[in-house]
Amino acid sequence: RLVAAIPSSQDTYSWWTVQKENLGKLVTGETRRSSDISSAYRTYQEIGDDLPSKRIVWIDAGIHAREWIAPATALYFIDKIVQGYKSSDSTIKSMLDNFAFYIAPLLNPDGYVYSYTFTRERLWRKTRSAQAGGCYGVDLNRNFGYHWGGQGSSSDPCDENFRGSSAFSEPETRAVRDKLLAIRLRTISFITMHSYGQDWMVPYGYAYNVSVDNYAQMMRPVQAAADKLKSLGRNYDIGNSAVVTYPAAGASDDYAASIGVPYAHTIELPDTGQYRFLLPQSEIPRVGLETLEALKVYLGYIAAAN
Ligand code: 0X9
Ligand code: ZN
Repeated sequence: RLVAAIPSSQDTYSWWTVQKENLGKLVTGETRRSSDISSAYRTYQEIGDDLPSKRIVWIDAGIHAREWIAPATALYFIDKIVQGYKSSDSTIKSMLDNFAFYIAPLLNPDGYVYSYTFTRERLWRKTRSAQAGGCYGVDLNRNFGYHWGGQGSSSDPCDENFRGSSAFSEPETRAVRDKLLAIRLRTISFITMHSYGQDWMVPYGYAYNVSVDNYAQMMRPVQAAADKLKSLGRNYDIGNSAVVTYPAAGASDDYAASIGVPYAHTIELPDTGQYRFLLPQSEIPRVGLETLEALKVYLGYIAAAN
């Protein structure tokens, strides 16, 4: 059920918050093509009371088409915090009292649909926008405007890591940028979910040896989350993203950190290479649950420290 669920096409404001009678129901709806999501922000869901005094936790997933466990995990998280709120689960309640959650479960709908509709292209990564030379798609995680064009990104539209024709050339990345800039001062944590690798990373990743100033501070809740995951039998690597994976410029985590979000992370969900992007559907509940538990610890730490 979760794998196939895609965001609502309804307008932005607070589907989850306003329609209390629908709390707990996952949204399924039409998928919008890149060409007419002039505002990919339509896919954001706002959960809980969005008081101006609350710090915002941003969670997105599905910027890369083939990484199916990521949108499934974001939807699992939405489902559990909505259910938990309804049933007065004390940890979930305090999470929602402490933070407003802005969750975009599927940032690249065209690519995602392409990866499951056309089985030959199950491992499609980019968007599906037409490019010069007859190739398709931009790697949205190379299209953000901080050190755009640097290492680990390609100028060739036929490459998997094609960065786009300019920084923020794509409507999907512009929508993220515009929303983030609008909520920048309230946002305490930016989390973008990918797969695979079991890594929980901290910026910057546009090159080697370029860390954020508050690296040590950012690592503390990450360490707590990794300890929790380990206790659940899952080993995560944590640290600087270029070191943990490889340098890649124009990614969203770097952009979030560059505009001053105090905590910014890419999470590479399971596994470590057995199934790679083809993690079986039967793994969704375990990954969902352990990630939820890790996020509870991570956010509890941030709430106490800030
Ligand atoms: O390459 C990416 O965009 C991410 N890995 S993935 O296999 N899911 O494609 C890692 C991005 C890490 N962040 C930065 N390097 N800034
Ligand atoms: Zn990815």
